[in-house]
Amino acid sequence: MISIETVATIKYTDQKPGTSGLRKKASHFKQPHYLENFVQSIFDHIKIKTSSENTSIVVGGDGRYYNREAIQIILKIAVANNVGNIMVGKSGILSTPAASNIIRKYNLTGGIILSASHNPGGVNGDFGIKFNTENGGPAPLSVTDDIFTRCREIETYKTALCDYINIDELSESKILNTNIKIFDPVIDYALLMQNLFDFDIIKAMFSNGNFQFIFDGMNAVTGPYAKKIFEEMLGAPKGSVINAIPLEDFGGAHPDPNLKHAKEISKIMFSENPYNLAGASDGDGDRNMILGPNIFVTPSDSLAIITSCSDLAPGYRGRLKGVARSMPTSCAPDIVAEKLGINSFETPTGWKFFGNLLDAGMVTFCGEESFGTSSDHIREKDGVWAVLFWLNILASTKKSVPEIVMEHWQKYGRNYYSRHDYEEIESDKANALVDNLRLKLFDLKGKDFMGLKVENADDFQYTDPIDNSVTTRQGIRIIFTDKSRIIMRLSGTGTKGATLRLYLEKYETNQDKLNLPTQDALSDLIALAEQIAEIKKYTGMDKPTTIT
Ligand code: VG1
Ligand code: CO
Repeated sequence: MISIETVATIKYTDQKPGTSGLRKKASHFKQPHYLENFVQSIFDHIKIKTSSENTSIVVGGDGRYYNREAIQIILKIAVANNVGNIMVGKSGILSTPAASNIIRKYNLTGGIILSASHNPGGVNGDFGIKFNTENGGPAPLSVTDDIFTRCREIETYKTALCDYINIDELSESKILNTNIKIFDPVIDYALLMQNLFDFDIIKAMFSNGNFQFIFDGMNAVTGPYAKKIFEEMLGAPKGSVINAIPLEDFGGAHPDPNLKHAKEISKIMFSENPYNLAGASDGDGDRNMILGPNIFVTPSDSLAIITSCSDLAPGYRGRLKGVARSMPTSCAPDIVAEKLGINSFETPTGWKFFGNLLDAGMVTFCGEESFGTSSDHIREKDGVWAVLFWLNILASTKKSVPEIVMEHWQKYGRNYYSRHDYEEIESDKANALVDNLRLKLFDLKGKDFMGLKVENADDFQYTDPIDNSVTTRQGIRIIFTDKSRIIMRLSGTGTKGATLRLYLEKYETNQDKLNLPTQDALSDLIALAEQIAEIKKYTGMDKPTTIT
């Protein structure tokens, strides 16, 4: 006989869930009752704030250390809280975009995704948990605030005293009132992709044997998805997907798809014999990096190009509505939108801010400079989707990545773009830097820095066009009359100290200046950012820790 136990919890006054859920060291999550406290708060939120009588959720994660244990804990709490139906990705595997799809496809109440995204995993690495709502998207601030409040209020949680629940075989079972279904995490997602893209034309491109492609799963969650879709369904040669098995510690690597961490594919693509296309995704499968022969496509350009090429993919043909980008993302997509006569939107950082626009059918594509691109097919960013879009573009146009990008710049101008991260700064110092900047904003307006004239300087504030909710303090923007921008904000996803992100953008239409090295093109702005923000003085760092 299975019984339910009510366990006393200590109140946790941890930080609020950040840009993308709650993220901490795995060891922090393993403290007694820590995860339990958060999970019970999610179920309380669902019970009290949603009208759903028969709660149904999906659970899965990126396979990192503590994923399996966390799933057992969540299942037992779910059973004790009378959740009606739970779907669990086999072996606990479920990418963020696939989870979003499952919630939408099966009309679930929500989903719990276990991941710290691109942060390193393993015993000494990070762990994370995020709750997605019934539209398949990350919980909006009102929901995460409610969950956080409950975390600090509840004194007990309920859990079922039952044996280990096998999640490694496809199965359907029932414990007390809860149906538990262990499902294949790849199939539904693969079918969705097949409906959006021209698989026949991509297949034909692979079968002629001249197209070389490589995808780096980074030992994280996308491996199984990429193997199925690229190799099995589209016929890319076996071995095209590397680092394809999700490992608990990501093989000791950092599952962040950028030039620094996706080393193998970067080396190939910037060699004398590069492949035609390389892609990579992050820990939980929502980020993407696109590389062509000797070219890195910035995520901002990728969003702009996808928007301008939307008719090439069957799932988007003739139905482009609008495009949205996060504030620090370059303005390249806006320029395309203007030329195409569609709406463009600027939102705060974090995918949750796209949810209302997507639900209202106001935008088709969304993206962030942080290697996130996606569309209205789900409510999350989607790594494999972005790579498929590029495969579709290349197969349809028969052009190379550099040709596509160059033609885009020639037509729309180039938004030179780079992000400089200053990581692990002491929080006090980082806050002091931003506070100091805020004080300076008023005086900056109209100021001329050797020809660079400040048109506007503010702390970004967003009013959601659908629910009118206002989100303040989303990043310092210094916008110049020539459309250049310097943006600074503190990260909301780190687990150690603070990270200052400095975003630099310069718009160039001079056809002779479209091919400069990025950091050179931005050098004036880089110097100016230092002059205005006094980064060195505040942080003691004379250069960024990461440049993307
Ligand atoms: C970062 C990115 C942001 C992204 C977030 C979650 O947040 O800048 O664009 O939405 O990570 O991405 P921050 O607050 O550290 O700048 V992921 O792949 O964790 O879902
Ligand atoms: Co991610």
